[in-house]
Amino acid sequence: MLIFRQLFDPQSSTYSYLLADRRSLEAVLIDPVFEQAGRDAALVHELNLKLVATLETHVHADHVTGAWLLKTRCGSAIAISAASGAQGADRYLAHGDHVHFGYRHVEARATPGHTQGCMTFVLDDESAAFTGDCLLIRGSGRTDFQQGDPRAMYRSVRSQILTLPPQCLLYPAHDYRGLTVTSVAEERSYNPRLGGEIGEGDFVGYMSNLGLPHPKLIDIAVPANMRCGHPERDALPAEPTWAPLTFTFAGIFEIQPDALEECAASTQIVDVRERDEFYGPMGRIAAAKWIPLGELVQRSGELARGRPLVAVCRSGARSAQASIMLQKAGFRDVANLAGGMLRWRAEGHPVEGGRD
Ligand SMILES: N[C@@H](CCC(=O)N[C@@H](CS)C(=O)NCC(=O)O)C(=O)O
Ligand SMILES: [Fe+2]
Repeated sequence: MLIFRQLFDPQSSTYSYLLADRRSLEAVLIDPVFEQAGRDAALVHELNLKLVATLETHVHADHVTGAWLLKTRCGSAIAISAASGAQGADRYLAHGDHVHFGYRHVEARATPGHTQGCMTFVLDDESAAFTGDCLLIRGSGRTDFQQGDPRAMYRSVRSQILTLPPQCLLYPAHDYRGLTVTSVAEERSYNPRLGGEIGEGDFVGYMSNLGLPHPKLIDIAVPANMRCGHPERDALPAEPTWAPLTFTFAGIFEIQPDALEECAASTQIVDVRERDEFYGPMGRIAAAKWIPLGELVQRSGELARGRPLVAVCRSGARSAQASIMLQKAGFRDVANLAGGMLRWRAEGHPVEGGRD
């Protein structure tokens, strides 16, 4: 009854988690990343979900939250702990609060230590918990900035996280080695700083000697996250305006056939099919320039750089690859014709050559 996705931001090694109730299709997203908001909104859309809220485990020091951006795109409410001191949220959470999505919910537990406002979100059936930067896999978040306190962290982990059922899966906000998930039983036994018989004093000693450099983006990230990701000026990241485009979870901008017909005069169209297809029974779009996919990179100099570019093929698959290649070659405004010539023809748009 639960839709669950673990999403990754490679720049900051951050995990975001999408949880949705299959019956109502309501969803929450834990710890979204600003630069990934387009990707996350596309996934929400493609899974047909309604994003009711974004939840912050804490005020992050290493990346800016996508909470505000997703609110503007999906209408989601921003939730963060009251103890975080952050401004601009729609809901301030206290220990024990429930955040509902459809018939499901997570329980917010205060787990200070990495920051004073850190929360762990526990799924209603205690099958999973999202620990933010409190408990990491075989590790823990650091405690040397943002009101960090190793004694508070020790107590948080021992009283709020390791007391969950042994089989409860634990999902952290970061992993710097590519590990994805752990469990209460594993961390009770094998966490080298917090497991077994390790005492509070042992943990404090461990944490005082981590010697980590500060996160590179701390001076940008903390002030922005204290505003829940609201940019200083009301500036949305640049979105393409030359046509109505959809950004897909696959990472490609798509244009629908009717939108392409409307803006065809101001757009260059590149058809990346093979010769027998371009001159074959499906026909072609009259204005299309023909460059087979295999020649696209070496012949990209034949395309104008200052004009929007739409890639076309039979079904939209090879042209999706063409869009990626063109972007890599430095073309800025690139889109893929959704559904290719198949959909273009099926929707009755004009075709040159070919047969009915
Ligand atoms: N090199 C990273 C450092 C990231 C960092 O310090 N992360 C915090 C979480 S915000 C942490 O607790 N890290 C634990 C660790 O690196 O062991 C950066 O510059 O962003
Ligand atoms: Fe953090």
